[in-house]
This record gives sequence, structure tokens and C-alpha cells, in this order.
Amino acid sequence: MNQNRKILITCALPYANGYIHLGHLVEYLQADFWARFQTMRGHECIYICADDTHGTPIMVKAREMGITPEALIAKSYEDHSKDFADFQVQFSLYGSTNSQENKNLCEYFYKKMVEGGHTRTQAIQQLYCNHDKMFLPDRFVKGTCPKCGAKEQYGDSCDVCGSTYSPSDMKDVHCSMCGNAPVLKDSESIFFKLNDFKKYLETWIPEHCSPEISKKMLEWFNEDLHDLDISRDEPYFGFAIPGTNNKKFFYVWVDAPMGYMSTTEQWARSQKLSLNDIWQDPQREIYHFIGKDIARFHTIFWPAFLKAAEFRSPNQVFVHGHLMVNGEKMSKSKGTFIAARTYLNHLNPEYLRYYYSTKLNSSVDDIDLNLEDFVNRVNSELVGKITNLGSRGGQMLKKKMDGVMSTPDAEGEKLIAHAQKTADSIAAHYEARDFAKAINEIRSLADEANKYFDEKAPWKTLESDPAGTKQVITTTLNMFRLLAIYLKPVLPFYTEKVAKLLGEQDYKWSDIHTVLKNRPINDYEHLATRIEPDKVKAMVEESRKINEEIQATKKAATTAAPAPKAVAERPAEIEFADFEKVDLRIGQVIEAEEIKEADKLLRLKVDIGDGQVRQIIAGIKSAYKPEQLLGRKILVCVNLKPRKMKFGMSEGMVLAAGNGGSDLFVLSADDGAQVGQRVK
Ligand code: NOT
Ligand code: ZN
Repeated sequence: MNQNRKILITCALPYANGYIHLGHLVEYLQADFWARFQTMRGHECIYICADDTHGTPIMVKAREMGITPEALIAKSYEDHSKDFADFQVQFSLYGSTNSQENKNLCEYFYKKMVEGGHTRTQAIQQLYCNHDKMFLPDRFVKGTCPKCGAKEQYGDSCDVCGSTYSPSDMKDVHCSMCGNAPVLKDSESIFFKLNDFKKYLETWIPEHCSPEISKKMLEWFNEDLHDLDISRDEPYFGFAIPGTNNKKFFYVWVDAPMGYMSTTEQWARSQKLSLNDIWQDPQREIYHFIGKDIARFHTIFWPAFLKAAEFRSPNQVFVHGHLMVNGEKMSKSKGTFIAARTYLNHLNPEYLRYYYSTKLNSSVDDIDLNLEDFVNRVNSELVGKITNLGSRGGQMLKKKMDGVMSTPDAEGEKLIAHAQKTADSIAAHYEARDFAKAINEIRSLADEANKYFDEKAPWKTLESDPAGTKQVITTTLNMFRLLAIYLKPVLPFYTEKVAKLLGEQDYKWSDIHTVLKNRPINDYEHLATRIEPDKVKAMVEESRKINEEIQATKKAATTAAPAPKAVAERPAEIEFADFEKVDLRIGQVIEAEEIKEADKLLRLKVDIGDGQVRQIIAGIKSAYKPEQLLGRKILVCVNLKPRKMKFGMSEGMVLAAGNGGSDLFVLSADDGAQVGQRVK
């Protein structure tokens, strides 16, 4: 084992507009296991995370709540910090991307990008909502999926058929907040020339990611890499881009990864060190823990940014899968989208820590939290197999005997020696983030200890052989102690209580080499009790209710908004017979002229078949010049009562779509349609 490694690990930064849920915890817990393991082994492991505070969703959420973005992120910071602390996630520092250090770093990276010639500007068109007065990211645009026709899909992808597209491909595009149709507005963006780093990344990726992620990421390299638009127009909650008069801001994904470094910088300062003392130390290992959904940001964009700014890159990006609950995606309506806080209202955090550890490995496979299995495993393994050794052994020694250990018997010595020998293999699994395998080994040791305890049945020999009984209990407590040391990365508080029971403290990995003999123990303090399945039910029920309430509030907010087009009511229905009364025909414009005296009117002569020609006075002057209509086959209502107008009789109606003014489109028929044909 390397002596005194220096490690820095990070987890993805949670967005400051939402709560921490059990899905997030898959990551923060595994990183916490790993950090605690490294620390126990005597290495220095700095564990960094922060809130991700910028971007449109946070700005919009604060607007909806009627508070400033700063107030929103302050509240999230408090909630997130508390959730993590209560789940025993021990960060060296939990920061925020909305810090001065992060702003400085962002500006520094940008300066280096510009100096290196890795930026360019380009005119672009973006959707803009005139009502909400902002540019709309794809997620704030809704419409009808161009592939499958599903309504109310996001502007980037369809939840129903899974296809991806851009908002311009959609029908019925509207702003997700107010329902109005957005307009295209010209702007200019600053792009980071990602393709400048193509060669570099092609070698970097396989060296810094698992083969499965590397393969996936390199699929992007079959063609040129698209440059990354790193600017966003105001209004935007983020850092202004220097030289843009506070009109343009860094895209949130630019300053988010820098949060890893700026938080490290803050931590370094608390140790009277600089950012470079940590980040640029060639001896230091740096690892990012992330979920597979954001692999592209961390294995393509981020190393390119770092290269552009001449910083070293992380040693590895550790990518994990997503959380499923009961074999399915977490579901708000089923109550399986569970907030960290809701869990804590009902259950002990160590149960989840234990359960996740039995499931986690280093692959990107999703992990499943099966709630029934969760109850069973915690009850049978953590409580039934492991804790029982300590509680039975500890209480017998303390209550039925003098509370002082003796020495293990010969069989016990073998058992303990075997458990000690397993340390290297358990450590190797922890090191490889194969937590499930580490726990498997620990559990087999617990099985062996239980088998020994049950075969010796010390409760039967208390009277007949007190010395032998004490040896059995001494063995059992030593085995229990080893299990607790091995479990410390996963169950730090639990292990602390075990240490207290045995009159020790703060276990290091190397403490496994000791065997406790002839020592008094302390009173047994309760360690873990069985999970009542009702508590799990109550947690699910509470989650369901919370999400129902959120949905109801959202709905109330949309109905209160000014009647958005997207949810306009259906017009009153008519009978087919009523429709039949409208006589629509294909007509052909044979004459068209402006009515000089009128702003809006054209005089048309329309052939409607059977030798009939009608004069129609139409309010379409601002949209058409007369010659544009000449010869066109159009749709005409021919049985509208003739109306006498200032400039003559109008004997029909030309059909057109649009809002009026120049926004008007006369409906015309395809070539094959015959003049005079009825339209049905
Ligand atoms: N807030 C983001 C998310 O997907 C993660 C940001 C991680 C930080 O929840 N960045 N980088 N690169
Ligand atoms: Zn809008």
C-alpha cells in the first residue's frame, strides 16, 4: 500500500433549486464511503462539494417564489447542508458556485480561452418569450413532438417516444411558463472551440474513464466536435462575461465545474494553502464522482476547459448509474421519488447507507432500491447477523459476568486470525469502489462468527464453565469489533458506538491487527433495531402527498395565469348539420385591385365555377399585393349573405388564417382542385 497518498475527491454539485433525494444520495454516499475508507487507511482525502447555483431554472424558480435568486440559493444551501450532515456525509467543505473565488476562476479560465484563440463569436437566433422577457432554454419550451405527435413535450426531447430534436422542429411551440408562442430573436453568442481539443481528448478519455464510458464518449468523435456556446443573454443568474457590459453571462455549465476548484481553494485557504498547492500538486490524486447523465460535461468539456486554462486534469472520472426504486424509475405519483428529508423523518440514515453499500460497484449499472428487500436485508444482516453479535456478547459479559474480557479460545484465535487476513481483500474492494463485494466478505465473516457463537451456545455454559464461556464471548466481541472496523466507511456512527462499548475510539484500518484481551467493556448502548415495514409505508405515503401538493400548487399557478393559448378551452361544439350549412368552394382570383381609399381592403373578383363570378371585398391589403393573388385557387364561403359595404357589395368571404395585419395567410387549394368544387 502506498504510504500517505494525497487525494481530492468531488461529487457533482446539486442544483440549488431542488431538494436532495435518494437518487442524489447514491453518489454522495458512495463517495463518502470511499473518502472515509481512504482516511482510515491513513491517507489525506479531501472531499469537496458545493451547491450549483446559477442558470435559468434557478432564476425562474426565484421569480415564481417572489424572492431573489440569492435568497433562494441561501435557503437551499441550508437545507442541502443539513440533509448531507444528517446522512453522515462528511465533506471537507461544502461550497457554492456563487462565490467570489468562483467568479475569479471563471474569468481566469475565460481569459485563457480567449488568449489561446479558443473562442469565437457567432450570430444566432434564439427563442424569446415576450411575456416573460427572457430567452427560453429548450427545457422552457413545450410543444408537440414532431415524431410521435405527443403534446406538451419539452423543447429538446420527447418523454413519450424518446426522440430528440430542436424546438424549431416542433408544432405548437409555446413558452412553458406562460403558454405564449415565443418569437425568434437575433443574438450573438460566444463559443468555446471544443474541436481545438479533439486530438487531446481522444487520448485523454480512454486514460481517465472506464472502458464502457470511454467507448460511449468516443462515439462523439466520429465527426468534428461541436463548439460549445458558453454565453447566455441577460436576464440570467450567473457571472457576467467580461467585456459584454453585463449583457452576457457564463452558461451555468461553465462555472459549475469550476465550483470544484473554487471550493478547493476555499478549503486550501482554511489550511493556509493556495489552490495550486492542492490542485497542481503532482502527487495529489484527483477524482470526480458523477452520474452517467453528466459524463459528457466531465469527460469532454471539463478536461478541455482545464487544458485551455493550463490546469492539470483529474486522474479519473468515476461514473455511476442511476437509482431505481422497486425496479422502476423513481415515481412522484407512486411516492418513490423520496426526499432525503422525508426518509429521515421515518428511518435511520445508516440503514440506507448499509443498503446502498450492498448494491454499489464501480460499473455504470443502475442500482435498485427495492423497498421490501431493503427492510429484509437491514433486518436480517445488519441487525440479525452483525449487531446481534455485539448485543448478545456485550450484554452477557456486562450483565451476567464481571464485564471484563479474557482471551479467545484456540478456535476463536483461528477465527480472528482469518478475519484479520481478509482485511486486504476487503480493502481492495473498497479501493476499487466495489462496495458490494466488500460487504459480502464482511457478511461472510459475520456468518462465521454467528456459527461459532451458536455452536458454542455460551448462554448454556454460563454456570457450568464460566471461564470457557468468557473465552467464547471474548472471541465474539473481537469478531464484532473487526466487523465494525471494516464497516466504518459505511457506518461511521455505528462504529463509533462499538468503539465506545469496547473502550476505544476513532478506529483506523490498522487497528485490525490488535486483539482485545483482558479488558473491561462499557455498558451496551443500543446500536440498531429492526425496521418496521410500516415506517417504510409511511415514508412512501408522505412522499406521495408532498408531490401531490407540489402538483396542486403548480396547477393553481397555471390556471391563475392569463389564459394561455396552449390550454385554451375547446370552442363550443356545433352539429354536423350546422357545418353543412356553410358552403365552401374552390374559387379562382381573376381580378384583384387595391381600394385606394381604404387602409385594409382589396377588391377581388373570384370565379366560383358554373360561370359565376363574385365580387369579394377582403381585409387583406396589409398582407398581400393584388398581383400575389391573381390566378390563385382559394377557399371561399359562397353562401354568406351579401353585405353592402362603403366600396360596393361583398358577395362572399375569403378564408385566411392568422391574427390580422401582415400576419395573414389566404388559404389556397392544391393545383388538382377544380374551380367550383365544394370543400368538405
Ligand atoms: N448541477 C449539475 C447536475 O446535473 C451537476 C454539476 C456538476 C458540476 O445536477 N460540474 N461540472 N462539470
Ligand atoms: Zn413566457
